Amino acid sequence: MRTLVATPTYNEAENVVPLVERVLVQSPEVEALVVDDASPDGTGDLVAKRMEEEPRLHLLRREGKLGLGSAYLAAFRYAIDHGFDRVVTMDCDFSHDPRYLPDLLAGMEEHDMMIGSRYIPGGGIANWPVHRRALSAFANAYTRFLLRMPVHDCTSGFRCYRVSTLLAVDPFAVRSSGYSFLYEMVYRVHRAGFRIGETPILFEDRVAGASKISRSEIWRAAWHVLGTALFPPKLPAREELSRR
Ligand SMILES: Nc1nc2c(ncn2[C@@H]2O[C@H](COP(=O)(O)OP(=O)(O)OP(=O)(O)O)[C@@H](O)[C@H]2O)c(=O)[nH]1
Ligand SMILES: [Mg+2]
Repeated sequence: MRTLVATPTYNEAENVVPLVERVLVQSPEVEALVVDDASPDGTGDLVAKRMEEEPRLHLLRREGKLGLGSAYLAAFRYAIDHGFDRVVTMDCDFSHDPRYLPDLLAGMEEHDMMIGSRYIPGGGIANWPVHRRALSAFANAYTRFLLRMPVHDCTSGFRCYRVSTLLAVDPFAVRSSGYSFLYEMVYRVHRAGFRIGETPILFEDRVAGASKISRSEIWRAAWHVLGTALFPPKLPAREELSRR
């Protein structure tokens, strides 16, 4: 089983090398990919330097800040093109602790997608202000209810997909970015009839670097969920999938 652990980065110079090192010690079967959007703080150069001694570390450098959704798609494309069996995505700011990777991968024995969940017993959020905690919990309950999904944390970016599942749900048709991208992927995988599992994680707020979430992003995501509930995206037909 070859697993690619991909982390999108924008100005993560303080975090990126410590994070990928913590990822790579988890298992010799794991490789790491950094998708960097020309971070002005030199994140990409730090990774390139570390790659000289670490053959299991890879880097995709994009020419500008193209957004989180397209960074995930670039990681999926890399995993497909390089023959990986599974792809994990995680934030680079240590909100997603690499210590949960073994749990996530163990869950893949019985599921096609695993989510590191803040909203199941054993999971949680450390040091988030109360308003942000409430917003996230509400957003998840709202999404779960409107889209009728049996998943407790639809917006967790810490997750693992089977590459064959990705191919079946056509992620490249997803146009949304940020939080909408995350829940729409869960929706597609669920609607296509794949098994989704959750494992608890304690999400910790970033200690280094600046936050990038905006108010407009929150509203965009809320409308997007409603739009998805009213006009579900078309998935490739089963017959079409079996021909792929
Ligand atoms: N490649 C790429 N990575 C991004 C972009 N925006 C954010 N990221 C990375 O995506 C991950 C999640 O972004 P964060 O800024 O931590 O978003 P958040 O967790 O919602 O908010 P804070 O932790 O409060 O900042 C981090 O690893 C960021 O460096 C982008 O446009 N392109
Ligand atoms: Mg973060």
